[in-house]
Amino acid sequence: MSSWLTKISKHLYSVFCLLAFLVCLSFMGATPARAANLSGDILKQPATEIKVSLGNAAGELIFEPNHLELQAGKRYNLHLNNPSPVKHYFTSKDFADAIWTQKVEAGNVEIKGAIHELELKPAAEAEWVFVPLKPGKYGLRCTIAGHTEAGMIGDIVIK
Ligand SMILES: [Cu+2]
Repeated sequence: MSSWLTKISKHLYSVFCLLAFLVCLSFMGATPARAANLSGDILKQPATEIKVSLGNAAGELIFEPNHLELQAGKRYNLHLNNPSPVKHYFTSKDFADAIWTQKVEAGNVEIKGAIHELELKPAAEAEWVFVPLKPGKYGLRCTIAGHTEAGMIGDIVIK
């Protein structure tokens, strides 16, 4: 009888430990929640405006500018536009992992939450509002076949 009770209580105890562990994990992995706390004040600040063109009217395969320096903890509004005759990508996966995205606005659509890559068709514009979190140097490129090789690369530094 008592060994039966012991078995049950041991089982309950291990279930409890597992649950506690999972709760801890969910708090530890909660970068967006941490950023949201941090952003309470940041969201009241006006965003620093930055402009980046994907290609240019002459059809050159470049980012203009191809180097950005940002400060961790500040709020930015990155205006992307494509003045060129072909579509381009703004791809910087590691950078996207190092920031907290508030929203991306394009046309009449506003997208909230994590974004990893944007495709801009000719004449397209998009605004990406975010807060850099993790300092580092991150590569930027356009993933259309041949564009990276032709010079459509850059870097984004978070200080
Ligand atoms: Cu391109």
